[in-house]
Amino acid sequence: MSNKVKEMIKKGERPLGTFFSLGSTSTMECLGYTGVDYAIIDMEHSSIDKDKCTDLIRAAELGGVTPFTRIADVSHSEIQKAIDAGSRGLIVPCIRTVDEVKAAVSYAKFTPIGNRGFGPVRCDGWGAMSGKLGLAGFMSYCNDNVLVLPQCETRECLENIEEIARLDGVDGIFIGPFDLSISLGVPRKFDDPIFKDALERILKACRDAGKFSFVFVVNVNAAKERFAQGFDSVACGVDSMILIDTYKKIVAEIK
Ligand code: 3PY
Ligand code: MG
Repeated sequence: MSNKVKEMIKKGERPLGTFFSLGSTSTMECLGYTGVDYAIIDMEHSSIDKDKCTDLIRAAELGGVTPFTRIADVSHSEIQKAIDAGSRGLIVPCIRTVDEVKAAVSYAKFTPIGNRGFGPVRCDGWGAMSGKLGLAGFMSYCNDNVLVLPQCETRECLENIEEIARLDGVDGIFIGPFDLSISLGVPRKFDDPIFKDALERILKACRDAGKFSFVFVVNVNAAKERFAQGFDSVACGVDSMILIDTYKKIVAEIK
């Protein structure tokens, strides 16, 4: 249950991820043949349920893709079930306050960082891992290897970003550029100085706190730009959009 994405960043490498929303386990298996490092199973904006999420995590693991989950909201059941199933990263959307992040950390991390509950579940090899490491060893292993990544995508979160990034148990910040730009009054205007300043502020908050910086982009050029800017990781595209774009290009060239 180690975390390849964390290990890569620590080594100075830059993991590349993608969003996954259509819910096909076979498609997730295909992703394992692409070189993509992690997939974010999107339970905020898709109809993927918890059972399907578990199967998608299995399919991701099969191909060496690190499974992350974007949960729907900050609640005990969302967070507990996603990490029990084996998610190695929790993307927590629509954060506005420091207290929301504290609650997410308390559900996601075991003591002494939080108050996560234990069960001999899938992420524990159904009891095998805690049996081998001892319960305290398993708890500390999980705290190290399950990343908590609040999304900065509201004006209120941006205003609190330095404090949020510094919180114990927050491993990094994941920027949602679409919602952030909407919240700042410059929808999808990623070249607007208001948006650019926000990105720089978040990047600096992450650096100052020694935390990871993740950002979503919709195309290759934007991915290159964000890496050049200094982001640790980029999640490029969504399976649904990639499918449509690819077939559109094929159709345009053939017809
Ligand atoms: C956004 O851009 O708002 C997102 O949540 C994508 O990650
Ligand atoms: Mg969003």
